[in-house]
Amino acid sequence: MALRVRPALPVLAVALALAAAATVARAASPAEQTKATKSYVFTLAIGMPEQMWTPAQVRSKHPAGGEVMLKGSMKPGMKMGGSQRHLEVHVRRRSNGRVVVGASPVISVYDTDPKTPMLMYVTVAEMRGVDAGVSDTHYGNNVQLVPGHGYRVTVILNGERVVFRVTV
Ligand SMILES: [Cu+2]
Repeated sequence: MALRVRPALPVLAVALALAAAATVARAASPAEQTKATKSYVFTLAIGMPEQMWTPAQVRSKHPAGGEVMLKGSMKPGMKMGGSQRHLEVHVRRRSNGRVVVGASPVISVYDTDPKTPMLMYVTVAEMRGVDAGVSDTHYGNNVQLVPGHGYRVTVILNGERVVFRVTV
């Protein structure tokens, strides 16, 4: 018995390590795309839902992870669930590479699945990682996306527009 069990363990360990590595890779760089307009460079990232905190909650609870909302709010009625994703857009100024803070981009998500075409506007919050600096400032929210569906994500800032195509 022992002889049969022992060889199985390393295999299982390898499988678990691979699964963990895959999970980490997805979480770190889920679906990241960059596009530029005349004045800005936009980077879209879609990952697993983030815990979002208000500045007051960060001060009182000292959370180890998640993101702090500098402006805006978590979309009301959004439940943490299976097809929820964190959609965020980082914006840099093209002229000097600096992160754009305090902006109000409009972000919309269009489900391109022919059976369920739907346009929704993201309730845009300005946020950054609780343990990150100003350079992590970005815009977005947790949104409901259907795994396997293709989406067109449009970002408009001061009349400049980029369109990303993603599959969740
Ligand atoms: Cu975020």
